[in-house]
Amino acid sequence: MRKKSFGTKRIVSFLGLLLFALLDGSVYAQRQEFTINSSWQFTLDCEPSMSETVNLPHTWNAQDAFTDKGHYYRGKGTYEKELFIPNEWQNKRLFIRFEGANQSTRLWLNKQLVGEHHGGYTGFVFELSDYIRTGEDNELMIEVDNRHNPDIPPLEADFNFYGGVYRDVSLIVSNSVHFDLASEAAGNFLIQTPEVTADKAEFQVESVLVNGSKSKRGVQIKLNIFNPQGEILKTLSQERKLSAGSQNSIRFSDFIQNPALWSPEHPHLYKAELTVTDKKTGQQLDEMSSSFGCRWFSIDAEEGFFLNGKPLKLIGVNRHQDYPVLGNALPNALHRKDYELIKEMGSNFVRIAHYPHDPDVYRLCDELGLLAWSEIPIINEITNSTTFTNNCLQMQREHIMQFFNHPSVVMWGYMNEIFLRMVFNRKLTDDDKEQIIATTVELAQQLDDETRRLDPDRLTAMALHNNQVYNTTGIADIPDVIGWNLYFGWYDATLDDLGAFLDKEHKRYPKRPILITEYGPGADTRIHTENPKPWDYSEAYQLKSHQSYYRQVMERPFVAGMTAWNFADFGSAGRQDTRPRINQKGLLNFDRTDKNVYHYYQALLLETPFVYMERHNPGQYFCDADSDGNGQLLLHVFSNQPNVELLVDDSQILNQAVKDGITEFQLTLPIGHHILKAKAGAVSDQYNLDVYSRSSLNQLIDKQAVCVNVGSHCDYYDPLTKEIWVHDQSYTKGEWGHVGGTVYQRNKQKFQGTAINITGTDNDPLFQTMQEGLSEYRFDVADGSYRVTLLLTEPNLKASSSLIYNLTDETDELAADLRIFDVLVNGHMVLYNLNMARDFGAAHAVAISFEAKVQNGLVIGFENKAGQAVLSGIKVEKIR
Ligand code: GCB
Repeated sequence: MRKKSFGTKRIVSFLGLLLFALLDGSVYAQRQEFTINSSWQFTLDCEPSMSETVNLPHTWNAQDAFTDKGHYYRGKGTYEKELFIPNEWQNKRLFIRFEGANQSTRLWLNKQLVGEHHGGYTGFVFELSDYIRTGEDNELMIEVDNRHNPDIPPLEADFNFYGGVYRDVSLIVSNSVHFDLASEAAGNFLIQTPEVTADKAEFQVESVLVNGSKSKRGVQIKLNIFNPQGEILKTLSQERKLSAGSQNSIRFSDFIQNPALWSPEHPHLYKAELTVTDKKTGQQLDEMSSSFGCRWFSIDAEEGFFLNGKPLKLIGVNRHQDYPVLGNALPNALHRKDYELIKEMGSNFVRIAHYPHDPDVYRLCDELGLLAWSEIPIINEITNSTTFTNNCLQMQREHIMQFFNHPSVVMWGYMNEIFLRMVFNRKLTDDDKEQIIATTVELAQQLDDETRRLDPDRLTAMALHNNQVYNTTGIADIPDVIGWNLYFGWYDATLDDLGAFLDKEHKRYPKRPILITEYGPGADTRIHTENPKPWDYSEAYQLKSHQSYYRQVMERPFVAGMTAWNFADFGSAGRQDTRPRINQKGLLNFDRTDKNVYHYYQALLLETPFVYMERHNPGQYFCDADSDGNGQLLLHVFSNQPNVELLVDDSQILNQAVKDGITEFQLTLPIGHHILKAKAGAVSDQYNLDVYSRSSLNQLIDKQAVCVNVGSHCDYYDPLTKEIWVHDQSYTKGEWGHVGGTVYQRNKQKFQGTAINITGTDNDPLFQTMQEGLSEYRFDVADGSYRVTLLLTEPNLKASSSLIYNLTDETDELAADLRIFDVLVNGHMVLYNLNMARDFGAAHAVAISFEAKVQNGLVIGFENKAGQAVLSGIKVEKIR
């Protein structure tokens, strides 16, 4: 049932009164702006009877985008609120400012449609003045729709299009004479720095002054420039006569002598404050301010990026805007936290991907000293329609005008991998392709022209996937800068192919400045190996890949920079990696806990002394043992110091040189508990670990459960039970392991397993990898009683088509996708005709436990009836 929200009205009227009580006459004459985020009555179209009170920022997809369903609700949501408008606002102008709502928004006031906006990532302002009723409650209703709309980009992409009013909403009360609010700049005024040198920074300030009154007004407009210390540096003023109902362009230009330049090391910010005063009464009518910075930059196809005349390799990350539990509806504090982490990593550059972010993000980049590429979400494909084109152009105008003053922004992007869908769509004819190419190139040219027209002082940019279509169509010749999204060693070829690709591109297009805008594999902090392979999702492979990219990029001065994909894991409902519905290429986890590779970048990029020892499986290492029974383990230490000294249990000291931010210690440690300390100059890092021997697992069973991640070369850590599922091996006498079979590999490109969502578990990686066609699994344990748990899954999604099949002896009639097998323990049948597809469905996590009385070793036998037996994991516990 819908609840009537009494509280809202009271709070708003109280707020209004409070503002009046607090403000004296002269201040009240100016603009007031405050958020109206609290207490909205929210209803989702698909559940009209369920209404709830919510605060903004809000999305309705924070939960459903992460379920096993693999899709989330895309439709309409409505937010309602009563807003008391005091009589005192009778002669005022009222506006509502949205920082962003995804993706189409319509606003009603007192049942009258005030305005609509398309596009989920830029801000917009509607004027309410003509619809308000003073001295009473006004009904405000926002309708937001995040349904797929072929006329609004993005059409599809590898991230969630969470619906809702997911950024702040504010009310603005201004005088009838006010600086323009309701244009595409959404209340921003533009500060340009067309020519900056170390001696002098020219600036131009532009705005539009609106006289919404019915009479002529004589005004004085003043511009104050404050230096980074907050002292007034300059005051410029002009007088204007504003005719009734007019819009008047305002422009100031001047220069700053010996400017304090903005840079990542010294992000000095100036402030421009614009005021308008009534000439007759001397009353201030409106005021706006914005920070800005003085810097100049250029990009060179041979030597890369230059800031304030000095070369600067751009290194950093891409960042998406979502977070667990919150979706895209983040409080500003979490945006800040992210950007602090990006800065603490040592980045000087960030690609704000794949759409304009919260206004605070741009402020943070300015403040923290992070150069930025900012882009609009035209991704993978376009629609050939005038409305789509117009929406794209409008989005780019809003993007540029709203974030124009930020010195951090140096590149405006407008397309990402725009031919991706065309390249992979086998149904398209050559004519179709020609048409797509023609319309896409035309749109790119329009966007590029519009971007340059609005902002001639920044670079235009586009990101491409690894395909020559961007060169052959000429689209890559349109922008100033090309960003390559290159996944060598993951989607494509091998890590070492990167260099050759870059060299070839540079040779063929020697005048084209390039960056690597995306790179990096998926990684899961629960997965550990010392023998990393592509697609194993181990942190070790992630490290290896980032090391390789960094080296190859640093060897090539013509590559202007690189941004890792991605700062943190992010939600993408279509994905099925080792954490379903999440893209795991982050340097941090989705919850922003760290992966080792984040610290590797710190070692490469930070200037203050730094050392960090990689962490795995909360300190539990199952190692291969040497002939003396000591564990062998590989430890990476990241540092920016020349040497690292390693103390083991405060005594044994190893000293090694650091190269390119890293040193590898090959340690031999007795089984048991150890304290490792890494010292590098004045800094140190400490880490406690327990070393176990894999070869003595059989003895370990006496003390604790022993778990094996069958069919995988990786150890898997279950954060819930804290168990480590050690990687598999083939059986040898006196030991443990599988007998026969091969590592299951669904996709030949990938090394092991199947990257599909396994239902019924959070331990997907355990079930995704398996040994297929094994005849036995053995542990040469002491005689006694054991509890055995088998982890199993049917990896063949088509297998469910045979669910109805009832096994007969006529095996030649069996469908090819059928898998049926018996499981025997030391010769005794435990599972007869196990058919996982029939009994549990494909890709479901199945755990079957049974007791086994063991004499002369534990032998689990697998007998195929149809297809080949599979086993994903095995756990053995001693029963006392
Ligand atoms: C890309 C896309 C990005 C994806 C990424 C991936 O090239 O630009 O949106 O998320 O690849 O992880 O596949």
